[in-house]
Amino acid sequence: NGNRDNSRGALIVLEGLDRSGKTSQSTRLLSYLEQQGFSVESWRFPDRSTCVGEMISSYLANKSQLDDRTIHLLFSANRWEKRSLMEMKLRSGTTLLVDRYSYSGVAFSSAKGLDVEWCKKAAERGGYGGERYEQLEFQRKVAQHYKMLCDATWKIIDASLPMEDVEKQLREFVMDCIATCQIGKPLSQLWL
Ligand code: NYM
Repeated sequence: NGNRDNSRGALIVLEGLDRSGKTSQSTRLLSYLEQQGFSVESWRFPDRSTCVGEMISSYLANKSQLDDRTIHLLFSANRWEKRSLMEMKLRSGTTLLVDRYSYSGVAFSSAKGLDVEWCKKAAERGGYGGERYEQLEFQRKVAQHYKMLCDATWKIIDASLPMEDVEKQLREFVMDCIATCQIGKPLSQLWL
């Protein structure tokens, strides 16, 4: 039927502060969706496996210093590297669960003082570890900047709830997204 032609996979982006549980939730969601028989893949950004990703990783580990705009653009380049593959997967009907994407790009860079519009245009819980950005005060700022980016495509889930509750809310939201994409919601573009 006509709808089948426009059917596509959903792009599910998990955003949040460092150590908020995104990766654990993403793993659980992946196995749930696989069990349900969906074609689904789990991705993450930064993708540290590429050359650009290695530069980002070394910066995050405080092993190299980079100008704020330079690192911002590297994060963006790291998304561009995967852009055509992402579009191909979505069009072929595969749902992608992506641990951080463009919103992290803006929220983290603008929390450091870069202009939000510049960030978009240029492209686009305790126990913090030693990686750059993992400090409480800075995370508070990132949270404020995330709030400014939030729009109707978002579902905010309180990550301080028990893991099972977070999982349940996330599943419900994602199942809705997948259904909407299956009936032919057009693919739109996010800044990178
Ligand atoms: N990060 C991630 C950015 O600052 N900009 C970006 O565009 C992206 C994708 O990288 N503290 C930051 C957020 C995290 C750090 O991410 C590493 P993760 O999810 O811990 O691997």
